[in-house]
Amino acid sequence: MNILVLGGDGYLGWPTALHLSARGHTVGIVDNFARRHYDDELGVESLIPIRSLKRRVDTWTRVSGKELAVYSGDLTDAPFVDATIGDFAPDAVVHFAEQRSAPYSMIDREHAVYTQVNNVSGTLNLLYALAERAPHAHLVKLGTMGEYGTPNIDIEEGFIEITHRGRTDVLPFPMQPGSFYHLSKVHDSHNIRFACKIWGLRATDLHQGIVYGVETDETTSHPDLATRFDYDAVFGTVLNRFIVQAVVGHPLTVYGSGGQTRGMLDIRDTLACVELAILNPADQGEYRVFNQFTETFSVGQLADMVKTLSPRPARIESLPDPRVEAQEHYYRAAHTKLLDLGLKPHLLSDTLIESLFAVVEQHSHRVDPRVIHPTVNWRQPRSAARSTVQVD
Ligand code: NAD
Ligand code: USQ
Repeated sequence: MNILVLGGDGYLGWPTALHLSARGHTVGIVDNFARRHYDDELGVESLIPIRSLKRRVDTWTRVSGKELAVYSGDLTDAPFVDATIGDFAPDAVVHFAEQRSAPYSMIDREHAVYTQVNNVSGTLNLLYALAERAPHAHLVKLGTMGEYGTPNIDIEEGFIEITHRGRTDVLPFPMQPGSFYHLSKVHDSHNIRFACKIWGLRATDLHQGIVYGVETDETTSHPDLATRFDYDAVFGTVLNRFIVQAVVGHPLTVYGSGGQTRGMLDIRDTLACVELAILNPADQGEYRVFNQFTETFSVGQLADMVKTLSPRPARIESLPDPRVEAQEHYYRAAHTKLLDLGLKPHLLSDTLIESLFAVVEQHSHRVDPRVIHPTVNWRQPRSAARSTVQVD
């Protein structure tokens, strides 16, 4: 298939592009390098050094003998999106290309507006380009489990049957997102569903949980093919952060009581789920949702696991929660659709955590302890722009 990977220079997009290329598909990458610019803005760097996209692509061609097409540009630039979709003629489009950090979206008004304009208008431009130029292409869009929030009932996969005053309907599951970033994903979901309805497009919205790990068959095949590993308080996700903290002797930063429970998955399962969605496409006119995670953990459980397996003594520190979120709550979410398509999960094991420790140890000299402490506070609206996030 011709598969276009939007956001193909990012943490998940790059390994996905390599994986699909290794499977024999013709792969194109779209990226505007916004993620590399956020690093400059925040004064942070990936723990694992990453190469320029050009060097990554050249190395992949040398290692595998396969070419990757590159389209450098911005999804908010509609003529660029139209031209790219027209030129590449995709059978499937995998859309990772959004600002994906909840804390980044909560820095101030400017970052909230940027996040929603970037994510929502980029996706709208894509929907128009697909409708006009590739109406049969299957859109595989990365959404998030955080669209649902933490309701006191079981979470379904996208839709729930409701009986109200004697009448029954199947309706979108109620959404209670917890940041302006997570809200942007909800807005996207509505827009994509609507476009499927009015134009007959077909889309799979992957409501993904928190991803951990960096190693895939392809990224480990050459150091130039490594993907990024974020550990700072804005872009680092919880398990990756706890491992880095344990390695450098920083207390594990549990926000609040640590009862926050989330769906999680290994990066190798992200690749497998995207591939399964592509190989089993939605019907024309269909908008479907798959909940993409394999296990649930509370933040406290993750901290305990990391503390137990840490090669050096580790300490857990409960910080006042900088976010507004339930710290103790019910959490049970359906996730059978990808398993039904054949997903064989890589569950979080002691061996996997130990392998993450080994990766982090190798690069521990690159850790900047000043970027670990959280600096973005959900409760403080700032309409004046902050030029950068203050580091303690
Ligand atoms: P990332 O920031 O590493 O990658 C996103 C890529 O998209 C970057 O390379 C960035 O430069 C590019 N991009 C952003 N805006 C763009 C635009 N307007 N035009 C072109 N390119 C643009 O993020 P990631 O961790 O790889 O996440 C990828 C997707 O998966 C995101 O949509 C995110 O919301 C979703 N997701 C991620 C996780 C996770 O744990 N990392 C979990 C659930 C969902
Ligand atoms: N947390 C801590 N300590 C830390 C970091 C985080 O206690 O040092 C807590 C947070 O308060 C939160 C939980 O851990 O309750 C998860 O935080 P996170 O930063 O790991 O993940 P989140 O902000 O939810 O965002 C990440 C990705 C995002 C994706 C989302 C999936 O950055 O792109 O959409 O995971 S989900 O959580 O299912 O919404």
